Amino acid sequence: PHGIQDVLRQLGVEAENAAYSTGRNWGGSANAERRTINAPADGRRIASVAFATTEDYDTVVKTAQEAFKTWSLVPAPKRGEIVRQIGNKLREYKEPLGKLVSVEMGKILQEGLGEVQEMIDICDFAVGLSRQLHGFTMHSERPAHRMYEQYQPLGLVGIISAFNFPVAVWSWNAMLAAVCGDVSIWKPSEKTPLTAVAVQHIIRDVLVENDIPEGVFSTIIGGADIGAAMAADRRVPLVSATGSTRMGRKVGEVVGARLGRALLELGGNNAIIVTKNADLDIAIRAIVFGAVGTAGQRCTSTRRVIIEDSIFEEVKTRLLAIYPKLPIGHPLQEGTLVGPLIDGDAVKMFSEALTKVQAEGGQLLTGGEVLSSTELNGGNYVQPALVEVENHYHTVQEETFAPILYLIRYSGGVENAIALQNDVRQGLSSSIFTLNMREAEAFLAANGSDCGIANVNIGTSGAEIGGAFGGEKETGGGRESGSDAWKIYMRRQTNTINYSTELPLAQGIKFDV
Ligand code: UN1
Repeated sequence: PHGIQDVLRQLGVEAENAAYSTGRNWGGSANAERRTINAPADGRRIASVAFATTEDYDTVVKTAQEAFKTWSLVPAPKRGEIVRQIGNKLREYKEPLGKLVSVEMGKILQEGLGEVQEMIDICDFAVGLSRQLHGFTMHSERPAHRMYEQYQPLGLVGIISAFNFPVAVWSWNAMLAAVCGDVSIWKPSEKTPLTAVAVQHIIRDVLVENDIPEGVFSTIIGGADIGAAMAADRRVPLVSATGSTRMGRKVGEVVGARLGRALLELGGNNAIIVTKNADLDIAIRAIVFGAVGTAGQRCTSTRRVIIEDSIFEEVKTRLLAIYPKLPIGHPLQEGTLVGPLIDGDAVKMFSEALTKVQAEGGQLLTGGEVLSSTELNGGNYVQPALVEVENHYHTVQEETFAPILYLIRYSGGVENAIALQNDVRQGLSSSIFTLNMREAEAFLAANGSDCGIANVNIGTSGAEIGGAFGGEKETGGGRESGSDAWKIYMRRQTNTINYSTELPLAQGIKFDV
């Protein structure tokens, strides 16, 4: 259906049976455990993949270590040139890769294509960055001394990515790591390995054409044991992990125990504040995109709307007019805005959260049904839900990775709304809709939003790659993608050089021998 076998062939996915790739070569044991990947849209088999063993993992790490020795010595702008070519290859394959993202993950085609665009954008960003890995110079307190700092390649970067952005998050990490002189090992989500295999095929041409050593970009398909091995592995100085707070806590603890670096991008509980000074036309559009886009499966998805009392009924009425009519259906079908959830477990979590929140006093306003009609072909579809709640409910405090939007009322000044928005354990994304400058600035002040992302008159999701992406508290504190997020991929070194005939000591210390 929908020509997916053609797409797989075009991307070379059908041809491979291996559990890992170190660039051009694929490997893995012939009697490896195999997993069948079914489309969330209709439950039909797309393809199967082999799972790597921990021995495979060791082979990949050793190859990567070898590759680092040469790759780290390639001048950064030359490394950027390889990333430029990867970006061009992704431009060539944007359609089929976007389509495969859509079929394997379930997000609508527009968002699948958007995800590949996000990869292309980060390639462009990384190419520019390859000439801008700047350190500071400073003035020494000692005569005839020079002081500066430089950034050196760090080593192996482990990338654990989630199903919801199966390829873009890899590119944020792998492209920055590459220009920084690092080599990367990608463990994609076990729910979405096919897109990872496809990406490895797409970049293989570039690696072959440029004679790039084996092991600069590796991918290893496997389960939680591979992620755990990576977290514990001293040969991997940086582990970048995207996913649930539960997973990230484990990775963070294990990496922390060996004093490695962990870059964590975990759960969100993102809120939009709507004050009486909001432009409601744009606020409603942002709320709906944030809450039901990607079927509520972005870490930046809007989970809560905190609405001023005097406009609460109006916002609720306008959302209630939209929600029952949302076009739900096959992600490749033109006009669909809400695709399926990733799998049956996700559907179960959606239903359970709705049961629990109602038991706590939440009022289900619309939606919440599991859709199993024949025209939806047995996919994992649900009807997005709106629930009127109070912020302190346990269910509201948790992130449910599904299209459930909680409506919360506030009265008094904007500081009351900000207090509610901050009163959760997660701290990823936040936004306010207001045309009032005092409210907007209060939201952005030191005692305003405590999140890594705080927007005005823009929703919580759909960040551009140019900014640093990530959040505080249980979101894990990491920053990926733009701005100076590259620094975590490098080893920072301060250098002081004495070109005098004396040996003056810092702080004026006298020590005559
Ligand atoms: C994620 O859900 O893990 O800001 C990443 C956004 C996207 C990235 C989301 N650019 O919504």
